Amino acid sequence: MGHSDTVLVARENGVLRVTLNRPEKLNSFNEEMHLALCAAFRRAHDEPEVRAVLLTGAGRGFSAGQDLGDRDPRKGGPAPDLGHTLETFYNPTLRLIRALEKPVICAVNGVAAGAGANIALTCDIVLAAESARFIQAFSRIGLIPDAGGSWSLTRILGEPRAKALALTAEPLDAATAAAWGLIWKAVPDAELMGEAEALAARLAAGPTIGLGLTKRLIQAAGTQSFDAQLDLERDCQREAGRTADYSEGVTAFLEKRTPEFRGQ
Ligand code: LHQ
Repeated sequence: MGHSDTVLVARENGVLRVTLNRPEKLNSFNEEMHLALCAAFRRAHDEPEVRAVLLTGAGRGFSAGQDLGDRDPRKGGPAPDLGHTLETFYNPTLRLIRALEKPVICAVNGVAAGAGANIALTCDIVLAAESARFIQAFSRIGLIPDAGGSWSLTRILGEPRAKALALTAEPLDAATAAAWGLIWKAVPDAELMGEAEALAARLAAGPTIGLGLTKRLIQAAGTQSFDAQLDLERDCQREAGRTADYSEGVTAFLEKRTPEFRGQ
């Protein structure tokens, strides 16, 4: 896949910081950026030293979704197969984010439109700058909410708000998104990155296996019966109870000190 500066990736103290980096195009997605983002999440999966991911955008926006200049219809040629684009470029990354058993924090530093908004909403904990806006821009250009948006919006907000946002493409401000439970919280612009970094650092110093199992359980709850969920809790707790971090957590409690989790 090779090096690409369309996504900046750096690991520090267990946090893999992933920065969408086409600021002159509001971090809209071309193929190179897709491949680089997917590679970053594969790295997060493969490297045990990575214990949390922090996703954000360079410049004044988070992401404006698909790069609409990439396939200019005025240039002619056959209509592109957008289903193929989703299956090849978006969906693998979205599946990786959900399947990654490590916390993924998203710091929405500015406008998040179209697939850009919905990639953010696929992350585990979303913080947004107060000036950020979430726009389901798809209906403005004749498309449907993709990148998991039809699922996330409906699951999180219910049909009335999901339909209104998707059909009208009206911008949703960060404070309302937080009040509706679409994101974790809205943060004053100047404090966003500091707060997101502190959260990522805290989670990266956590009991990584237990946090990953917690993510798995919460995601499973949406499709399972209460009985099946109790079974899954039993299995996950069994696994968590065998980790070194559980021993350390209990030992530290009994010794009245702060635990030192190693993610094992
Ligand atoms: C952009 C873009 C952009 C290129 C800003 N592309 N240049 C689609 C098709 C294929 C496969 C499957 O999935 C999808 C999913 C999608 O994501 S569809 C939705 C695509 N996104 C949009 O429709 C949003 C388009 N952008 C906008 O509506 C505005 O730019 C927003 C509301 C995001 C921000 O507005 P402003 O803050 O006023 O910024 P701006 O419009 O002036 O943009 C700044 C620059 O970025 C500008 O370039 P320029 O050279 O004129 O300075 C824009 O052209 C460029 N840009 N979005 N998606």
